[in-house]
Amino acid sequence: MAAFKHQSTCVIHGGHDRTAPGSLATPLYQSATFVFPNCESGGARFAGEESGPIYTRLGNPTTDELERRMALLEGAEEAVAFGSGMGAVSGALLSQLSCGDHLVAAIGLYGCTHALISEQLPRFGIESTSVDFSDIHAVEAAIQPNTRVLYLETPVNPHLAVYDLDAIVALARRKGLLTIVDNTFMTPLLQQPLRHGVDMVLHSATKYLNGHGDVIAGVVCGRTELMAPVRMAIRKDIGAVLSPHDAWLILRGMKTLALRMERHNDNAMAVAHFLEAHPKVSRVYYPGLPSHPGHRLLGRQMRGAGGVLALELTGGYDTAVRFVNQLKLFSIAVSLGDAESLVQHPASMTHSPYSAEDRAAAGISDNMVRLAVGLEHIEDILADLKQALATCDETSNAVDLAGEETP
Ligand code: 4LM
Repeated sequence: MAAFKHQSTCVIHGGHDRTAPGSLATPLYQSATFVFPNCESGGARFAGEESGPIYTRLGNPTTDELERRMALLEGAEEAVAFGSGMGAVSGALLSQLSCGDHLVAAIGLYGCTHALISEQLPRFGIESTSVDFSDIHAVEAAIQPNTRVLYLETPVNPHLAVYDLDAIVALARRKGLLTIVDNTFMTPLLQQPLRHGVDMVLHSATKYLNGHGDVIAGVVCGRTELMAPVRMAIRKDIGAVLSPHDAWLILRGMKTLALRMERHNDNAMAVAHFLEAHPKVSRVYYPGLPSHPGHRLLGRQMRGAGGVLALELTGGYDTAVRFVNQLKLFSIAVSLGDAESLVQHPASMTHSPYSAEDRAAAGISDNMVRLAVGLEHIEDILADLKQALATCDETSNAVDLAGEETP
């Protein structure tokens, strides 16, 4: 695979097959199956003795280009695309864990990742312990004789805690454990966990990688020896496969990833400064702010703080609901990484799969609001926040979170 000096070039050209005739854009192979020239050739492809496509659940030339590009960007030997970020999370974990194994997971992961680890994996005899990964001694104390994996996001969804990858990898190597990092919030443009010695990195490609809010997808990256079971055991046999058309849309979206991440960073930084100085905001969670505990890792492990931030309002939960409802440019929607600015309420939306106690332990308060700052002009974004905050003094209707159903 051709390597590029700059990632902003790689997001455009990485993995593109220049030997194929004609097309500047990636050809779309919208085909479930592929025709073999003869019976022997079909058998040889199944046996891995001849290269060439077989069937799209096993691989597809359009999806292959996305996988090559992602491997180049993350500094991996290989990447495997999935039909969703959760497909990638479960693909990475199931490829490594068996009945009787244990993993140590960071507290405060995306709600469905938490549900997978705490509700689904135990059904198959895989147990876990959740700890605060900013306390490396707590991580070490949670390791058991049957622990196989350390699993984390950094920054964490939704409160943007940042964990020290070098310290975590050093611990994992000392204990003979595998590290898996969900890099969705950063993209390889802002953080490359494999370069810090992490074993597997994964993404919800639904977010910044695609960037246009019209695809659900995921990808796992790592060395060939680890990717082989992800591809040929987990994706092939469980089947969370990405549609070639969606792979094509992601490849198209990725061409502007470097430009988009710059704008997301700049816009979110300006929003964080504005909110931090606002009297109705009690706390802002954004690693770009010097007041954030993870700020020291900016520059060392992260090349930017990204486009997501969280805040708490002085008025508590009712005020948070009023603020969200008053925003006009921001759409009330889960997800992140799109051109449009989005706002959501983690306790009742993305992190509703947590029990109230687990949410509190993970530092996700009922009055926390998450902003996924988009690509609009910063003056329009700030004006919208300003007008919504101005309404927060008015009496608001009380809403009781207790007993609310998980959507
Ligand atoms: C959200 N997130 O936060 P798919 N990893 C991380 C995520 O934030 C997500 C996934 C994996 C949100 C979705 C509603 C760090 C998702 C799962 O949705 O399966 O592509 O990604 O708003």
